[in-house]
Amino acid sequence: MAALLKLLNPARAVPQLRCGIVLEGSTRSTGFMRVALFPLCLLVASPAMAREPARDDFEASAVDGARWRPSGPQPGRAVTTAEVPAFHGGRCLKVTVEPGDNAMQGRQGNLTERFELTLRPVEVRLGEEVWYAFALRVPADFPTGGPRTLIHQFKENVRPRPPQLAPGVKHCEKASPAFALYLRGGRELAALVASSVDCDHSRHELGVRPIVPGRWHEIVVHTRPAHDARGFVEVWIDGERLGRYQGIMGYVCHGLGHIDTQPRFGIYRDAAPGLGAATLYYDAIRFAATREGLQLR
Ligand SMILES: [Ca+2]
Repeated sequence: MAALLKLLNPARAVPQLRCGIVLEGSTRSTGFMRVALFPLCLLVASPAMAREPARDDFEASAVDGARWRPSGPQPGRAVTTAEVPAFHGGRCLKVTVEPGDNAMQGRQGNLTERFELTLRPVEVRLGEEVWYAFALRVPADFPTGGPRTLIHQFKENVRPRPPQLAPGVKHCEKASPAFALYLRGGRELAALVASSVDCDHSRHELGVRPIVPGRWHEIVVHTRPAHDARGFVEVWIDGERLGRYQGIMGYVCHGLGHIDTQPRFGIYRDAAPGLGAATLYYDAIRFAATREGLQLR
């Protein structure tokens, strides 16, 4: 299928077909491709072919803007680099947050700052199973006494609140990501899931594991984010199972409509005086229908 699509469209300009097949590449699309390929997809699509592996090894001299959307306009916060040994190949992604970057006020009045890259092609969908993996390297000088810090998440994006809610429509602020990895004290990873059913912002911790500064860790996520009991997420770090959650994920109590759940990689943290800049390295970000499709180390 990939070869056929390349032949029909060398630029690989169709990230998602209506039959459910997902392609890595840019987010631009053409009506021609959708019309021409839709009948073919109906004939050949099967569960095993529902998703083609997608991967970014950050080997180019710059971050691919067609694949990643930065959380702000600050230059130089997300670059590819060879300043540390890469997890795969010769280069990796370097993400830095500076105090005040893309500042916002959190649900509890806390000031936050962030610099993250959000995936543009649709890889994580509500109600669909997916495997993904990435490598993370925490440098030795990462702040160890800092406040709450997220280094990866996927969060439901919803339609904006209208001036007046329709009668009977519940609305609560969607504060917590459906799934997130926290870096605590710069030295341990914790995985958390949100499952809010009555605007209660309930969260569940899957597990906590120490990391070693200055070396790569490979993180694997297997999930089906869902607003019912079919939802689950399980996580491995360096081949060791961190934990599993089964049940409602996200905010079923939010009545404004769901848009997407695209994952983000980078730093989101509470602001704190004297905190300074923080940098993380990522490499080999992969998505696949199966664990084997991730080509783990
Ligand atoms: Ca690489």
